[in-house]
Amino acid sequence: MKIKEIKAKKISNSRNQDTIQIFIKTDIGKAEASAPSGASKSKKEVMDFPSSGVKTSVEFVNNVLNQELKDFEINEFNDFEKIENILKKYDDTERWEKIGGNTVIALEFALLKMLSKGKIWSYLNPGTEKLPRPLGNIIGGGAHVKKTNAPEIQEFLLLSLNCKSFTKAAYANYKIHKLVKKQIKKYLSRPKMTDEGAWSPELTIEEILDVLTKVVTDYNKTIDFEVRIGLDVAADSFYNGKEYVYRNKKLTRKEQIKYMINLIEKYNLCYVEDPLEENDFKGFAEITKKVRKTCLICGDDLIATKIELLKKAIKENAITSLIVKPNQIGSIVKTREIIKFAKENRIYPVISHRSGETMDSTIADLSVAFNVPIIKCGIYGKEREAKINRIIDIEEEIKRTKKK
Ligand code: 2PG
Ligand code: MG
Repeated sequence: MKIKEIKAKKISNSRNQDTIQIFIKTDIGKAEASAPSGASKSKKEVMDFPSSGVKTSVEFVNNVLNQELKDFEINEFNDFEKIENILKKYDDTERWEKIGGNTVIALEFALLKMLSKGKIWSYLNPGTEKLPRPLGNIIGGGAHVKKTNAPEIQEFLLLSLNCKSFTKAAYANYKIHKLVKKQIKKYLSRPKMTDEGAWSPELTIEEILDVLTKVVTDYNKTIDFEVRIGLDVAADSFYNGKEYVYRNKKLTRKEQIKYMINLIEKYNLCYVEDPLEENDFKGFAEITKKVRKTCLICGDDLIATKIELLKKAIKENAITSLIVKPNQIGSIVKTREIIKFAKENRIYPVISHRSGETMDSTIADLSVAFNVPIIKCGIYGKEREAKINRIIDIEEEIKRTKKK
């Protein structure tokens, strides 16, 4: 396909922050895409936009890139490498400081949508019958709420084990999200929800886990698979360089490691993301060693979707899972590469949304295209549902084709 025109405009994400939407025209049709932004970001991530803001990125696309890529031919996924090399002519920084990682991602998503004629998943993974399972955020706090007495732990999550379908697992998450609301209604503070559509009660971590365990255990009696609880601790956001600072206590590194292992054992957790600050590979390894048989230990801020850091983590046995966020690395080529590498090394890749999302559902397609076992995309709110509904549609289509 041949690129004819590229245009960009500023839009707002679900947290009302500026982001970019890119429209492309090609000889085979038109497409658009946008990119999200995080709140609890790793210092190792690429920049969403230059420090001068989205405006600079929009101008770059409209005034420079539109000319530069006119009549450029793109015929297969590998051509994205050529696109990224062209972009590097304008931004030679490692963190896309001049043009913004979100500009690259929105452009690549739009091009990939067009190249695949709207079906990225089957274009890149034809004949697949495998779908991920949804990891959904049900209660939260940390950097995802405005100042309240919400918990320091950023996300309390649900994940279905041994569930035969994505749709069923997504429905279980949705149902439990509703059931939990009833239980915690009396503790709900303002704002009632986190940026990702999770409940935000003024309860302690243990109180939340007690309520959740009760609701999940009861719900599990009504289904033929098992829903388990997970956490994204996002511990870097309450680490002051020396200690982990909770509302009612301060924990040393050693105490935090012990606390995390205790929570995993006491509440039978199946997934814990970022239990420690973003540079403590050795501490991650201690936790992993202790719980690896029952619980995935996942690196998000630790790895920041960077393959060098994944290699280090594998060497040190620091993790059993990793978060993959395309806009954390600002490259669809590197996104595919790190997922492949993780799988080859028996690390579970989890493709993930950001707390400030848009209606773009490309990560849903990518989860199927790259055959990722888990997608973290929330439960509630239109930006979250856009991803969930996309995979439900894909599941339907796979079923229909199978019947024929
Ligand atoms: C995370 C993400 C998404 P943010 O920490 O995993 O849940 O949050 O986008 O704010 O980095
Ligand atoms: Mg995280």
